[in-house]
Amino acid sequence: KTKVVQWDPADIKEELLKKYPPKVARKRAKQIMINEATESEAPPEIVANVRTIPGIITMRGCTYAGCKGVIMGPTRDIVNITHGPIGCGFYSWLTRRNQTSPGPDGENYMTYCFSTDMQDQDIIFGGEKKLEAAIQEAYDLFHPKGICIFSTCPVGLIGDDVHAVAKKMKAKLGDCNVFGFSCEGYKGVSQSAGHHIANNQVFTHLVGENKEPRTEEYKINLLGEYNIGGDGFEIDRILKKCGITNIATFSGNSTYDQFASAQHADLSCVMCHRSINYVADMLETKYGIPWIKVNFIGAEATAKSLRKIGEYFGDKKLIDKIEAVIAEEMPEVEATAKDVRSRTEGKTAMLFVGGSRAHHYQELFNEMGMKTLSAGYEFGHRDDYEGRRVIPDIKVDADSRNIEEIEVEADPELYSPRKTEAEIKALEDAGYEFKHYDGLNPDMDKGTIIIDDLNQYEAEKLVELLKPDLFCAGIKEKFSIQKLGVPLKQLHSYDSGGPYAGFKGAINFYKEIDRLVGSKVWSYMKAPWQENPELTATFVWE
Ligand code: CFM
Ligand code: HCA
Repeated sequence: KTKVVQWDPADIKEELLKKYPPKVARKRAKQIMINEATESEAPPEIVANVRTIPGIITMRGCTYAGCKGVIMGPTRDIVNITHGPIGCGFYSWLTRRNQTSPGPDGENYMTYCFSTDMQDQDIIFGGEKKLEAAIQEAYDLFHPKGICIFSTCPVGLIGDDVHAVAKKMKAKLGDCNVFGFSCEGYKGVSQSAGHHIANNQVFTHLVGENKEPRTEEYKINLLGEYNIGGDGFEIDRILKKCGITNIATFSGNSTYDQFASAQHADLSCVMCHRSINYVADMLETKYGIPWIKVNFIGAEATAKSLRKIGEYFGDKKLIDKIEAVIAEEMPEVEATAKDVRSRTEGKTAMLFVGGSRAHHYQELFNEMGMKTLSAGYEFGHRDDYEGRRVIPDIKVDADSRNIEEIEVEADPELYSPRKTEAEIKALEDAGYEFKHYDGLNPDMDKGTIIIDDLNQYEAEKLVELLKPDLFCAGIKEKFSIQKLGVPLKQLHSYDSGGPYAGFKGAINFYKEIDRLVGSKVWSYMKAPWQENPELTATFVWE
């Protein structure tokens, strides 16, 4: 049975905005776009990466989360100390399900939550002494190669100098690389600012430390893969089978030494572009390592990405091996897709996730014959929506490079990705370099609705209006959507599932989504107040 819902996207947009005061409605209107991208026209402009209007319940997280939780969090043998109240450290501890496997003699600090546990007296008198003591304690207990310090909001407000403490302790300890991050939660409009801060510091303090050359064949770095639900393990399995050497993953299950050796790779492969394009650019500027965009979410996308790597090296031995691996892996994927498709074909989904998954996961839904009605990022930038970016034509010393400044320095007109194919071609002919990758606007169907920084009100309204078979988002959205009788799949933590990357991941995903959208339980779902509006609680005392 296919459900036919007739709707005009312009009406939906109007409905979403109707309840807002005029000023809020005007602002939100610029972040809600009816997709009309065509090859020959400039993509319609969406406003992104701007401050959430106060009062709105956003899906976003903070800068500290982007720095500590996202970029550095998955590194298993660096002691990551949160300088701040215990809640910040505790909430960012393993909730993202970034998995680790230390191997026979590897270190793994992932099971510990390190924090200075700031109290009122530290806010009043300063927390630097406490931080120093925490670094010393961590060193004495574990003797790690590296200790990182993450600033939470109060640190910036009271003025603790985490960099000075790090410098002092690095000199004192001698054999431990200690460095800090000014990633206070309030620093940016979302997690995205935290990615910048983390990447700049990793590049400045860590990449390039291991001078020992590497002699393996086909050496790559995998940038923007965080091993959520074991995705990185599946990608590593495939790469290994193809004979490709992964020098460093930034940063799923990564180690200090991996980061320190990243300069030895021949090629950087960028998985989540949003969180890491800075490192790809810096590796290219400083060490001459080119980068390509890859995507291992979806079996077809995985095959395509492997072929792209093969094509880069241009070596027949590698290309043949890649083809053999694809031929070996695909039959099981295709058989599962065919089976689930008989039940999932024509079902509809909505995807609202951070900065790249709302796009990447559409590959898997396409493979299942499911249609995405509406999607958007929490904190994507315009280039993530539009799928292309001009590389600023400026030379900088990679050691002192600050990406935010570069973006400002670059000619804003040239930098703007909002160009037609013909305009881009003309610029390329004139010698400018563009990086092309995928984006929501060009890849989604005409008439679908693209929304930046979706909030709770709009999420519930969208579900009410379009009644999708599945909603994909995070833990904050999960239960409010499910109370409306629509299943919610977490595409951040994967609930308790995964891996979903690569070939085996695609099979897992098909089966799980099939079960979820086919479950009868959702049709029985009625919130108590819908069923019986007068219901009052009765307490029975035994
Ligand atoms: Fe990249 Fe990510 Fe994402 Fe992201 Fe995130 Fe994440 Fe995400 Mo949650 S790095 S942008 S900051 S793919 S933590 S692994 S799931 S919001 S879409
Ligand atoms: C973060 C991490 C997060 C949160 C997910 C969620 C993740 O942004 O701080 O809201 O469910 O993937 O763990 O994005």
